[in-house]
Amino acid sequence: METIFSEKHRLRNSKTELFGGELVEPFERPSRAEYIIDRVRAVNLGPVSEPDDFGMDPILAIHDKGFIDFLLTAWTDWQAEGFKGEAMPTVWPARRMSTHIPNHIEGRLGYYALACETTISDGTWEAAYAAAQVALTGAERVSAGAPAAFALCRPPGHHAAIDMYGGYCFVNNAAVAAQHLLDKGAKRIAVLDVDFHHGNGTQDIFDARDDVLFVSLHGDPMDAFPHFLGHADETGTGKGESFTINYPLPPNTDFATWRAALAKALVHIKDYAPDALIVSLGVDTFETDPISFFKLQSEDFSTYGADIAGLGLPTLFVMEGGYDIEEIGINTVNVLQGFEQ
Ligand code: Q9C
Ligand code: ZN
Repeated sequence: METIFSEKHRLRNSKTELFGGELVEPFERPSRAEYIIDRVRAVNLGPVSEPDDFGMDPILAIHDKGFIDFLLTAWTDWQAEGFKGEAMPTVWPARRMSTHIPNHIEGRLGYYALACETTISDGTWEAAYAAAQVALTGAERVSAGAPAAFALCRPPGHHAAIDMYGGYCFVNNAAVAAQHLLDKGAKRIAVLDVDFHHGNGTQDIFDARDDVLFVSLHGDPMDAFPHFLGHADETGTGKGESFTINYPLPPNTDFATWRAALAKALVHIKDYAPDALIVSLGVDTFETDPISFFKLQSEDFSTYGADIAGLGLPTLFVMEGGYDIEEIGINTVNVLQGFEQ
C-alpha cells in the first residue's frame, strides 16, 4: 500500500501542552510520525510519496471561513499582544453567554477552541495545511482506483469540527478526504473511527448528512476526552438520522470486547454499501498508551486490520492519535499489514 507523507509535519512542534495543571511536553510530538514512517520503510509496506497541493478550497468545503482565517493569524495575533508562552484560550462562551465573535485574540481563542490543552505556535497552520493535503492525496489515489492508501497525517484531525480546534487537531483531515471522494463522484462514504477518543469533529461535520456514515468505537465520554460528545444516543439529525453510530466502551476494555463492537460496526458499514471507506486510524487503544484506557496488544492491531479488509472496500487510512511513541510505528503498520494479508 502507498503511504502519503510530508516532512512538513515537523512544523507542528509546540513546546507545551496543559496536562494535569502543568505545562508538559506535548504527547502529540514530531517523533510520532518519524516512528511510523520508519516502520513503513522497514517492512517495505510500499512506496512513500509526497502530497500534491489541492489548495484551500477542499479545506473550506468542510470548515467555516472565519475559523480558518482565525487559524491563519492566531499565532501572529497572539505574539502581537506580547505574550511569552504559546497561544491557548482561558475563557469560553459558556452556557447562557453571548456567541458574538470577539475581536481580541483571547476572545477568539475561546470562541474557536473546544479544549485548551492544544497550544498554537509557530508553524502550526503550515503543518495542519500539509496534513490536509496528505489526506487529499490519499483520497485522490483511492478515487483513481487504488484498493487502499495510507495518509500519514500529522497533526491529527478527528477532533476538529466545522469551526473548532482542540484535542491536538486543527483541520479534520478525514472529513476533508471524505468530501473530496464525494466531489470526485462517490455517492456514499463511510468513516470508521477506531482512535481511542471519540471523533467529535467528524461527527459534528456530518451530523445532518446521509452521504457520510460516521461509526466510532471509543472510550466512553463519561470517562474520556472529549467528554461532551460520543454517547450511544447520538444518531445524527434531520436527513442524517441513523447515519451516526457510536460505540462508547468502558475503562479497561480488552480486545475481545472491542472486536465484538467492531464486528457490529462493520455490519452497519456493509449495509450502508459505501463506495469507499475512510478509517480514522488512532492506535491510542494500545494497552500502554499514556493517556488512554483500552487494553489492545500489538498483534490485535493486525487482527482488526484483517477484519476491516473483510468489507472488501476501497480504503483510505488517515492517521489520528497514538502516544506510546516507541510502539506507534509497529501498531499502526500492523493494522495496514493485517488489512493487506
Ligand atoms: N487526561 C487524539 O488522539 N487530552 N487526540 C486528554 C487525558 C486530550 C487526543 C487528557 C487528548 C486528545 C487525536
Ligand atoms: Zn485519540
